[in-house]
Amino acid sequence: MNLKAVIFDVDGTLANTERDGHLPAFNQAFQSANIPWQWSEQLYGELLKVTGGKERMRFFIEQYPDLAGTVTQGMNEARLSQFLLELHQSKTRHYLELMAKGFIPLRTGVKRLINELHDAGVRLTIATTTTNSNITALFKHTIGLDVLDWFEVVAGAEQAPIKKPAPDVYEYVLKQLQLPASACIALEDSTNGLKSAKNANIKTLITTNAYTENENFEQADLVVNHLGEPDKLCQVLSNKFNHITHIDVSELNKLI
Ligand code: XBP
Ligand code: MG
Repeated sequence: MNLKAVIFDVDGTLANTERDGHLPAFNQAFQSANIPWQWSEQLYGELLKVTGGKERMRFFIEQYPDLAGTVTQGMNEARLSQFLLELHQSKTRHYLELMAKGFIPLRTGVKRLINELHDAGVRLTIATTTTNSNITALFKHTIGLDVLDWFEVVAGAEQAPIKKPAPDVYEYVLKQLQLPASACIALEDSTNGLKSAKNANIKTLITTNAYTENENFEQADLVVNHLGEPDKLCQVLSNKFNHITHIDVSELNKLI
């Protein structure tokens, strides 16, 4: 079976949006709402165990009561859900403003690989847990919106409300593509993403980043520190395929 489609995760895989985008956007939203929460880079690393912005804030309230304080005390479930929804909408507005500044570049090799896959006729798709407007903003302010048009399926929180590590978003993409899992490769950066892809039986390549480099990627088909470029070699972190210098279409085909 030849490689027919590549399914890209967004946050942490295409760009380091967690540390440089989502985290400051959460903190700005808290500030705008006069909520005395301030997440550090280290705390955010712990909160990343949970995917989805609203789910992450709820996890913070439940698991870090000393830091969360009395802000949501006495709220019933309906009030808490509404509070999280509004705070998350504000966070998304701040995130979009940050992206518009264009400070967040794509990770090494991402632009090259997308171009190579497109030229080779491999179908391009996205499977993420983030909000759809965030995906558009990332493309608009990096590689361009015309490139997003090459992506046949763009699946985010709106298409798959049950988030990674559940397989829903990957299963949605496979269904839209009408392809078997065995014809596709997922590109991910985290164990939650890996579990999601593997729960949908999809071979998975991991590019680690500072937040995920110590996670367990035993289930992955290949782990590298980034996609690499012909003149900027990637490091293979799993014990197979040690010869690889950068990830291109032929290396992806070997994983299938
Ligand atoms: C991404 C996420 C998202 C973003 C925030 O995970 O966990 O929650 O941090 O996005 P993955 P929203 O890369 O595995 O898809 O605030 O829009 O939910
Ligand atoms: Mg990710």
